[in-house]
Amino acid sequence: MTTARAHTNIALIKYWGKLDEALIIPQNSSLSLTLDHFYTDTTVTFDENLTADSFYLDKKLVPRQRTSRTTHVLDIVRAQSGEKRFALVKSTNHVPTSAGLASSASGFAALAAAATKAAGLNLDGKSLSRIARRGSGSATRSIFGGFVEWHQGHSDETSYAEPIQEVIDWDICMLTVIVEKKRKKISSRAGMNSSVRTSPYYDSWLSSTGKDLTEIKQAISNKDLVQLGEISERNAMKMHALTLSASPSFTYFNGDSIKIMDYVHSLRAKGIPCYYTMDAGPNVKIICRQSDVPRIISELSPDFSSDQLILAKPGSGVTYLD
Ligand code: 2P0
Repeated sequence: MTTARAHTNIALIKYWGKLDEALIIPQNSSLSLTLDHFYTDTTVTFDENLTADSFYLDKKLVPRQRTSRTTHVLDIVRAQSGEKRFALVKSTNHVPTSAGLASSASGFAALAAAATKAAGLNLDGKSLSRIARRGSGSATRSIFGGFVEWHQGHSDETSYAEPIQEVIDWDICMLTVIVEKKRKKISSRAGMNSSVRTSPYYDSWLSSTGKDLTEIKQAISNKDLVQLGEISERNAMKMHALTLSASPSFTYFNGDSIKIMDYVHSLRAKGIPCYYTMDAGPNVKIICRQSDVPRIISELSPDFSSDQLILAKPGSGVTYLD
């Protein structure tokens, strides 16, 4: 029996499209910040008495028809280790209940770490990230803490994550504004596939994202929040332009998302360096200095209550709890 903890991550340079659907090889390299506030704890026990894998999420048994990705990752671990038994998997998501934030990144990273160790493998972070990737693309990056790059690669061996700056000794955080608690209508998987197939701007996205990645690594190395924020914001909006320009068109924005963007623009006009990023849902993450958070919260307060605002600081990579 092994228990592992992994934190979620938010991409600053987004992953939005697959080259290989089966192996989850992305169309471009991406870069994220791992967050301390949101994480998953997963315990894996291989047991000869089981006749199938069984998966409990937050103490509830998940129906077999919704566990195919979990079983897929366990099959990969069994093939690598020679473990023949089925597994009991128990996961707890430590995401504020109202957050409505995706947990597949922390979930599959914790599963990869716990399952490999329970099966007797002792893998390094790079190998773990390749296994996490087979469950969900964004999970590749949650193996490591701080700023993390997922190298696109062209094969299972060459598509993996690597830490860029694991310990962050400068002032950066993310303030998440929760505007919607329900599940997203269009999954990331379906949304990115549609964008790749139908957006006329997809090739421009790929070429300009490579440039954004090079520049953001420079900003991280310079500990330059302004440059990092500008690049992250424009990269996120280019990703969302792919959904708007897909056929049929769709968007993850809602009215509140746009309202928060307006607030961020007006805060910047008042001299507060803050920037927005968004993923496959309407919640907005504001990249800013922790020292500016009280001012940002007070500015948002006419429209957003304190229980809609969650502060997350840079977090660590996977750890074992036993
Ligand atoms: C990212 N997102 O880089 C991008 C930006 C959402 C927006 O990765 O199909 O759950 O399991 O590989 O990882 C969310 O997609 O998709 C995601 P799959 P995943 O974080």
